[in-house]
Amino acid sequence: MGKVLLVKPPFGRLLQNRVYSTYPLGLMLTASALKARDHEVAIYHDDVSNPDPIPSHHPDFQEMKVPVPDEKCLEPLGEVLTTFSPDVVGIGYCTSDRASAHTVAAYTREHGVKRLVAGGVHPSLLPDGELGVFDAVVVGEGDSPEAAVPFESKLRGVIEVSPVQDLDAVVADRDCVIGGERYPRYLKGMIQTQRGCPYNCGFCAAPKVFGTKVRRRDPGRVREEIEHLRAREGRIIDDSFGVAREHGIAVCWELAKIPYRWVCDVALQDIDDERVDMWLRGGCFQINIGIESGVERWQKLSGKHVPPGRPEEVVRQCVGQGLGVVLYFMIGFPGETLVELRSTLAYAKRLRDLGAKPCISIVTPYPRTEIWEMVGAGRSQDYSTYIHQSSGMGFADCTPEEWAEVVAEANRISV
Ligand code: B12
Ligand code: SF4
Repeated sequence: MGKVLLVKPPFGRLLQNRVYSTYPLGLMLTASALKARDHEVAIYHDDVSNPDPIPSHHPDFQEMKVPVPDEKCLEPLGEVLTTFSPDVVGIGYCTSDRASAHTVAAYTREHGVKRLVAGGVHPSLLPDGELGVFDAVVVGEGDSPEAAVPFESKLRGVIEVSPVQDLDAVVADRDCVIGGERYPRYLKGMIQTQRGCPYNCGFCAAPKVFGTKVRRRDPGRVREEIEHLRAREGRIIDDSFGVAREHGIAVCWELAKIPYRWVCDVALQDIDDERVDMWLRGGCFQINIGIESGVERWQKLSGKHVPPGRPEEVVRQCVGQGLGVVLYFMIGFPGETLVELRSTLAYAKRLRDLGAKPCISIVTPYPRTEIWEMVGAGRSQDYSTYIHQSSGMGFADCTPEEWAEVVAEANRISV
């Protein structure tokens, strides 16, 4: 069978920091599915496959714009293309690293690669816009058996694949990343226990890619995978851990058997005494919760039901029991007033005083989300400011000076 190189394009490096450190589980799952069909597969993840260390200084979040990679940044990829000599290159990307992915695609063609396949979140959301650059675009999950088709045929165009039903059938191949030994330990312990999210938050693309039906892994298999990895710490990357109540609890019973400490994202409405207790028993040391705003109309647009006083109650309870709490907020909803912006910042501060860690982002209209529809879908193909920390984003109804002041204050409050 053929030789496939899967690529996660430069992103963290372009922003000169490691704030966005990621671990390409999606490519590792895709690699595993392709290997099972006898392909020779390697993964190039710029964060670690490019041996040039990423500088660790923090950029000014207020000015952030994602540049495209230059020739020097791409040289190590060029070496891999020469030595590995793949028949097909598959590139996985989100919206923020789309321009980087396109630069990598052009560079790869210059190195003689004849067939290019796109996949991941952005191509799944807006596949047609990727066709000029790629021969085939996979919409959906790379570990689905149908996703192998564009790697094994000359088929061109958009290929929609059905969602994986048995999430235990394919286990991520974590060993085929070039330079993978350079990942920090906490990233190596990343794991997924379920896919799909029944909520429909106005800013979120996840259900548009992975669906609203929750598909679960066997809790015992999750524990076995972590044991096999010898991971002592990590992150459960599920959209909303514990949304399938009994499954979340069963996973915790399994994780309680091993020395693994983890972080996860949970929905406010999914927090109750039993679950907090089980998360702690299972080794959870921090939960991240989306409150999104201190203002009801923006909470509603975000899809969040936030009963008054409930966040305070949850923070007191969790922090009191030794469970860290990160609270996500967003500023810059379309038409948000200065009074509302200040009200959210004041609310975030009050919760910080109770022991929570606020993390404030700027509203970003990711394709196919409700907010994207509101601000004018497809108004531009320039996604260089499509990151939550770029002040070029945001749609508040205030002057540029007021906005700058709000963003500066948000930076001071955020963890
Ligand atoms: C956990 C998480 C993070 C973690 C890191 C996770 C990691 N793995 O390293 C952190 C907190 C660091 C993070 C950061 C960011 N994230 Co994030 N993240 C997630 C979350 C919840 C899970 C990601 C994940 O690991 N998924 C599991 C894997 C298996 O899925 P996957 O990578 O998409 O891969 C599957 C398919 O897409 C496909 N596939 C992927 N690549 C390829 C390639 C080919 C060739 C093929 C055929 C198929 C294929 O097959 C895979 C297996 O089924 C997702 C939501 C979600 N449900 O995915 C948001 C999500 C991906 N993040 C999002 C965003 C916006 C960001 C940030 C830009 C936020 C910011 N700071 O501004 C950064 C960007 C980081 C970066 N360098 O790219 C958005 C992306 C929206 C968009 N349109 O681009 C999502 C969808 C959430 C949302 N709000 O909508 N994120
Ligand atoms: S933000 Fe979280 S809870 Fe809301 S739809 Fe996205 S994944 Fe689900």
